[in-house]
Amino acid sequence: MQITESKKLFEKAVEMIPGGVNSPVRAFKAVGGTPIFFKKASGAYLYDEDDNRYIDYIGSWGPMLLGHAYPKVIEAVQQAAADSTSFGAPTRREVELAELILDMVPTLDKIRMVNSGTEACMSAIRVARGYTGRHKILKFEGNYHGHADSFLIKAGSGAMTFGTPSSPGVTPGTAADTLTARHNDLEQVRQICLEHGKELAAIIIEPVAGNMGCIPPEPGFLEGLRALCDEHGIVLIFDEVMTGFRLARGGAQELLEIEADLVTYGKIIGAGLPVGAYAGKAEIMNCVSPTGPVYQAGTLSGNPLAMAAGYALLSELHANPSIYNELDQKSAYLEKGLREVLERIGEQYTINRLGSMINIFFGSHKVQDFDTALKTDVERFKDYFHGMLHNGVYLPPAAFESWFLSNALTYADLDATIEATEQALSPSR
Ligand code: HOZ
Repeated sequence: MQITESKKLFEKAVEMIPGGVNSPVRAFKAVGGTPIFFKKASGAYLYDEDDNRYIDYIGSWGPMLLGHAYPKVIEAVQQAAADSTSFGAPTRREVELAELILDMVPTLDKIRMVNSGTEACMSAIRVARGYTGRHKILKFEGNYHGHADSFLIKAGSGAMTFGTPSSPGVTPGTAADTLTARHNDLEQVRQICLEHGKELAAIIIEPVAGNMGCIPPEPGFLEGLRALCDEHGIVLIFDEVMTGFRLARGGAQELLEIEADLVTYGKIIGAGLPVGAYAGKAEIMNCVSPTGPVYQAGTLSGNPLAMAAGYALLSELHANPSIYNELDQKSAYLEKGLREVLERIGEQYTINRLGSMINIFFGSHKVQDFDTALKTDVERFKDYFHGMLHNGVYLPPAAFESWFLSNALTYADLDATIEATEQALSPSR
């Protein structure tokens, strides 16, 4: 496999862009080698600048649930673009997408569109603070809620991968308002609430963590958080940037049967275009300006291209709920096949999966939080990643990232992925 063009582009990119990339995980620093530059994608396949084809397990970090360049999405974007790319004024498309989302997630009363998951989470905690009149928030180690200052404290994703889970540039004052707890450790949260319950505006969590690898909630953990939030008057925020509309039409809230007070969304509500939203109970959302005093704004918020793309994708999911069963069956098939191969070759591994979020950790211990994720064998992941790439399978280029399946994957693609795993990890290789 030749990657000449990617190498050339990367050499040029590093001259101009920090690390040659516009988001750190893409730089391949966690796995070594040269980042692949892509020129197009269709369905379950990515094509790089040298025309190599890869089976895609990132799906733009979640939103490509039905595969890349989904025809109805492309058509919707083309039509919207012909009507202008931005107005900075209200449009019908915002109302239509808001209505669709509130219909698909009945626990939500009101929604505000923004431009990214980062913006959504940043705004959600501001609203929670405005609503409660309290200053502190609680987040979980290894959870990643975008790169706003308040969240870059023991953060997952690239921050974890590159060993800077608490970033320089975040002021001590901001950091002091963010408390952290071990993911899946309800007892620790209970203790923190006993001590700081009256100061806490919000508890924010990835209900299924995807930024330290895939880590589903332990039984009773989210239920316990819900109860503690009720007891102490704390706003429970589910960051559903990865899980929203992916695990079920109503996201993790529906699948796990827990109601959050506020929910944040990202790229999936724009079918991969730059968009996000925060939504929730009317009583809280009515604090948002201009109804209430909590300020948050943006010219590109509710951008017509993003609204049109999101409407096209979510309408498909709304109309065809069987997609979720199909995707779950495919994910279960992949999990079973991977387990068989890993057992056969005697690999030390743990597979975590919930619905179409899955990943392999190297190491046989249970992975349920930041510390247990960090104890996995990252060197083995590097070998695996490059072996898979060589065999035409594109995995997230870091050990601490969930994989995302799309319904465009065929069973032949899944078999090819299982076969590639055997080749990538076999001792004879
Ligand atoms: N932080 C994202 C994964 N959890 C990666 C973003 C990107 O590089 O696109």
